[in-house]
Amino acid sequence: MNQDLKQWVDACAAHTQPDRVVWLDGSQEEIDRVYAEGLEDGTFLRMNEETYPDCYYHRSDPNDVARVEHLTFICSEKEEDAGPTNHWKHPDKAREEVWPLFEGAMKGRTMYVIPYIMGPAGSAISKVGVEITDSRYVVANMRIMTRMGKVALEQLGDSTDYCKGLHSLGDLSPDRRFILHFPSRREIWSIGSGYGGNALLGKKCYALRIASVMARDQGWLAEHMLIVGIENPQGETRYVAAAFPSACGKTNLAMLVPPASMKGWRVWTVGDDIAWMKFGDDGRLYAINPENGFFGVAPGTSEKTNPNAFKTVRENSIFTNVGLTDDREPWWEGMGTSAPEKMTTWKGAPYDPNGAERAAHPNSRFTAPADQCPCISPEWENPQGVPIDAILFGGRRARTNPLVFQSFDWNHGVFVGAAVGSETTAAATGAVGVVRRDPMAMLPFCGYNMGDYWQHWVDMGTRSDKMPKIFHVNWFQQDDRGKYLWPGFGENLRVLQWVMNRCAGKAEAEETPIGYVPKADGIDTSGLDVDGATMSRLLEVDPGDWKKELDDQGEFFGRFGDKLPAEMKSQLEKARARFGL
Ligand code: SAT
Ligand code: MN
Repeated sequence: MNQDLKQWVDACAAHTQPDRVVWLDGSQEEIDRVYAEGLEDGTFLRMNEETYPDCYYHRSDPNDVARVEHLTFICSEKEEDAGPTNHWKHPDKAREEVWPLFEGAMKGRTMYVIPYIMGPAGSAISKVGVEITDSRYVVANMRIMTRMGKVALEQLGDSTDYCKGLHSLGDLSPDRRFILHFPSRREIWSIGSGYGGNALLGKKCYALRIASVMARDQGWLAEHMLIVGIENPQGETRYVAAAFPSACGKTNLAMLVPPASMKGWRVWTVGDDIAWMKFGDDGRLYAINPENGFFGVAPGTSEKTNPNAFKTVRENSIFTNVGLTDDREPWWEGMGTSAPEKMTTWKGAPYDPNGAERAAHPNSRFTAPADQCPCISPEWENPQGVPIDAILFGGRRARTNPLVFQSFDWNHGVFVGAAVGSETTAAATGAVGVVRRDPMAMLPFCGYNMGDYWQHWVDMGTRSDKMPKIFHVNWFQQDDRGKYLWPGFGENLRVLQWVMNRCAGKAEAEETPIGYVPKADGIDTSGLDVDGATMSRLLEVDPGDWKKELDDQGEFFGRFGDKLPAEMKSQLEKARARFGL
């Protein structure tokens, strides 16, 4: 028994006072018991055993359906180490305010101890964490999303090199809800929420916020990125990592089905949300997916938009806050089938097809094991990771950003990533559809000062001459009536084809003030309902839009004061100069 771990668990148990403490080993009998108890206490409903075998339904508290950025804190000693884009609490104040909330919080409940690995067992890039929780929903999700139990304790051994995460549902009141990160102690405290990103502590809290600090200190990258392998008709596979904000289609891109016109192309999923990247001996960046499953947005997922996700979630999955039909099947808006007559909504009320209430919450989710994905990459558990050729940044923008462009070089690419803006989605509480800066899609997930984070990206580029090429994509341009200009989904592979060709030094490009944009006929649109005029609009770089954009980026950069790397300042100046500003 690891003494450090035992002492921490004992201390947490003494303070939170659960009825019993259960150390999880990851076995089938164990999870069967957790589900059986969860069925009894109402945490879960069993779904249709014929059409959705071993699937469970969960309805959360209606006030607990998304990440809460205003209640998420970085507890570094100094405020400037959290930076202007994070909420900060001094560690002493955090303890004073939040530790008392844990006192007796687990009375009448079971405390589960979940040892888990982020990343494939045995990989040098993987890391161990231990989450303590009083939520059976969290246990069931962590069993899908991580490699947990015995395998993790074995990997840990006597080491103290693990992340401690203490989670309690508390009383689920938003007034007593806190998600706290202590980067120097590699510790997380979360109370008052059972929702994914707030409660599955291996995911955003560890694999991004805490890991980003470790990555800075140790010279690697922990990023909010999907990873895909793209195989061309010649059978060559190249890997791409892509950072988009939550609910902007990372899962869809990760599981893309090539359009009929692109015969012989295949797309292989390595991960859909998080990438940990380290240099290999050859100087290239290698990425692993630290997760073991997908925690995907349900609404909009259909046989048409994402057939692979659709097949992935047919067994051993959890559905949270979707509609539940009388046949105990899940249903959500954009599922591609009409709403069944008899259904209860995510709030548990009878569904009214003419009413205003949706069947599924916009941020409702499925949790599914990655190895059930029909296009899972044969390399997805390779302990070395996969070599990355291209990094894509992107966001959801109705105007301004063309379909795709390539940065001039690494440092310009870091600037492009740092300057990403995106319209907000339902994955976090707050207004939806407002443009906010979301650098590298890490705004809610960077565990330290974002200015230092950009400098870390610049520093990484000095360590190798084999860095990935950096691109920016935007699938979401709209015309003046709000209609999407680009069909998206599988057709996005046409854009990736250009990206791959650029990496191979094959495709031509137009040099513009923002970077290299495809020539008018650079993207193959054969068989697509996108005419020449639309294509030029999609690739347009409008100086008026960009003046506003660069002004806004400048204002955002200004918030970082002297933490803004000189390189970012100079990149912005050069970008302005290229527009004659
Ligand atoms: O944070 S979650 O994992 O719940 C989802 C997201 O926002 O990407
Ligand atoms: Mn995410």
